[in-house]
Amino acid sequence: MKAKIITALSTVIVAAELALLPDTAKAQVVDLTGGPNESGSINGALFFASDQQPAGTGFIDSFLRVQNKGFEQGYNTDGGFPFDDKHPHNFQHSIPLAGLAQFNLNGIEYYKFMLDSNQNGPSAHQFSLDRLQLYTSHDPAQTTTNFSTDSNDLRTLTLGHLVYTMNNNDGTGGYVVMTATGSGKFDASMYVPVSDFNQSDKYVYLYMAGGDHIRATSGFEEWAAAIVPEPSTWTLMLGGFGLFLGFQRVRRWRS
Ligand SMILES: [Ca+2]
Ligand SMILES: [Ca+2]
Repeated sequence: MKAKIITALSTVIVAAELALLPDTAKAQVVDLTGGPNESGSINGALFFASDQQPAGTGFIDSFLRVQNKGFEQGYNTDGGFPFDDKHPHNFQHSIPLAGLAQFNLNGIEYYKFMLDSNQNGPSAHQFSLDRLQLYTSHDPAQTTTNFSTDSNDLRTLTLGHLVYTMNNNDGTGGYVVMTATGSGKFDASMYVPVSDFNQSDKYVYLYMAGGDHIRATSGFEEWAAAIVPEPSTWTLMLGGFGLFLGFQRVRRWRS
C-alpha cells in the first residue's frame, strides 16, 4: 500500500516537473492576465505581471514609445523613427548598457525592462507582446527597416549583436499576453540574463511588435529600463543625508 502511494506520488512529482520544462515543440504563451502574481519565462527571460504605478501619466522615463492600430512595431534608436516608434527623441532614444541596474534572482543576474501598455475597445484592455528582440551595439543611431519575415534568419534586423529573441521574426512561437490598463501604469516587467549581453558594446536596442494575436488599439506602448541612479542623484541623496545629520547634531547641541 505504502509503495503504491509513493509510486503515485513520484508520478505526480515527475508530471509536475515535466510541466515546468520548456516545450520547444509548441508556442510558449505567457499569460499575465490572471492577476499581479502571474509570471512565466520564454527563452531564459522572465516575465511578471505588474501593477506598479511610478508617478502617474507622463512620469515614466521611457526609451521607446510605439503606437499604431492593428499591428505595431518599433525600436529605440537615436537615428530616427523607422517604424511606429513615436516622436520626439525624449521618449525614443538609445540606452547605455553600463547604466542598467542589475537584479539577482535565484543566483542569476538580470537586467530589468518594464512595459506600460495602453489598450481599449476590441482588445478588451489586453495587449499581446508578439515579437521581442534585444541587441547590443557600439553605435547608438543604427537604423534598419529591413525586417524579414523569414523565420530562419533572426539577424535580418541588423542592429549589432543579438542578445535575446522571444520568437521568430514573423511572430510565430512564444508571446506574452498582459492586462493593459492605465497610461502611467506598468503592466509587465521583463528580466533578461546579464550574461546574454555583449559587455563590450555600449548601447542596448529593444525591438517589439504587437497586434499578431490581439489588435493594437488606443494609446502608445512604452518601455522603461531599471537604471543605476546618476552620480548627481547620489550626490543629492548623500548631500541630503549629510544635511539631516548636521541638523540632528545642531538639535542635540541646543537641547
Ligand atoms: Ca498600462
Ligand atoms: Ca496600444
